[in-house]
Amino acid sequence: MLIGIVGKPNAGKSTFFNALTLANAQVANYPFTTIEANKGVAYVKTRCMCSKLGLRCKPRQGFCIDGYRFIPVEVIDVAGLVPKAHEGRGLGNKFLDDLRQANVLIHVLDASGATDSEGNFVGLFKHDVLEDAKFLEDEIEMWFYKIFERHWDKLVRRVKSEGKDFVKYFAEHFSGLGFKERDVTLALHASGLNSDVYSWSKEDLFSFTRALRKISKPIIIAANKIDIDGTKKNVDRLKEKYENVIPTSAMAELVLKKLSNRGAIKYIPGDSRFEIVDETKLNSKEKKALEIIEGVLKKYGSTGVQECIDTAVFKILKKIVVYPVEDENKFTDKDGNVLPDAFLMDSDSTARDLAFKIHSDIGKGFIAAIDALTKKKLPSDEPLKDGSIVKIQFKK
Ligand SMILES: Nc1nc2c(ncn2[C@@H]2O[C@H](COP(=O)(O)OP(=O)(O)OP(=O)(O)O)[C@@H](O)[C@H]2O)c(=O)[nH]1
Ligand SMILES: [Mg+2]
Repeated sequence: MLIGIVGKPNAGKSTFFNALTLANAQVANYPFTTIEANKGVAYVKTRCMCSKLGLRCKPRQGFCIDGYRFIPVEVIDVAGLVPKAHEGRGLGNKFLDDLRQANVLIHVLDASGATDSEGNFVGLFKHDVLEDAKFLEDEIEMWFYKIFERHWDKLVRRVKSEGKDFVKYFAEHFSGLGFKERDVTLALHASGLNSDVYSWSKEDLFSFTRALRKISKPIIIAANKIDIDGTKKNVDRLKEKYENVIPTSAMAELVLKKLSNRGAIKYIPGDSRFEIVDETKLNSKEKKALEIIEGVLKKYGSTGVQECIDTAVFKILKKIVVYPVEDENKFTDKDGNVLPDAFLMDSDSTARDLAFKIHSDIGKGFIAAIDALTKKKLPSDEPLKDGSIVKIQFKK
């Protein structure tokens, strides 16, 4: 699973990425600061089963604070996207290529409207944020369309002359863009087309492309820089027109995480509050910043950054969390670590899928699965429930 961070130059993508990963991607107030993509690990937040069991877990990957489990997910911060990037403008197609395998995109958008479509400063609220939201969708769709168009005649010929199944063939042919057969089928339905592609017009191909983009690269809008006064009206305008708009202050989240790491404050990512625990570790500039951040938290409930990741993974990609254990009575691995793993899985995953995810040998030797909470056998080919703790029995 890969989450792409996208948007026009200077919108705050790298700041957002740093806030998620605590990496040191370069940040500056001019366009095209980022040229090479930055890849890193962010953490999705969920209520950990350890808190329900009254135990203390020991995650092998990620971490758990106050009963909140943070599970790693990969994120990529790419160069700024400008209108007509698909024709090679700005940094052209290179960074679009970096997004090929992304399953969901977070569009970091400058909600203060202070930069034009190329990321140059034009003054607060001078640029229309709705234009940014639309341009990004258009650009990704045109990128897809141009690729399909280039291959189209050949693809249609093969479907017609060799009787190849369009859905299968298309998904295979463009697997480099991360499409699955199911995406292609859903896109056909959504665009009201059937797979007799040889009768499609250009418009048909275009509506199919749009539908496929929506399904295979859904977009969350991070309406960023909400720490700037007056941005709320732009956030509201975006919310009126688009689904999944989340107000964010990447800068606030970054400051909170850094100060928390230093031991100056206590802050759990995504929370609506922080607490100063050691004032001597704060300088006057940081104290002032914390006052502004407090205002943001009061107004919006959080900095929004964690919410973007959680929305991407749980709401858009509909992942569930499953905890495999070796000892179903103690909820541990063989070394006594409580709930050592928390796997993000597709919502239709079965116990057998879980076995394969742990190890292909365990999948092959699968005998049965036990629900550690009820100690009952789980059906091996029915979807697991979110939060399941599962012991797999297998033949060695
Ligand atoms: N006020 C405010 N400024 C922010 C926020 N996030 C980022 N910025 C500022 O916006 C400017 C651009 O930030 P970057 O993170 O470099 O933006 P980018 O989208 O990665 O830019 P490119 O790499 O050039 O495409 C910097 O001056 C940041 O400090 C925020 O939440 N609030
Ligand atoms: Mg950048």
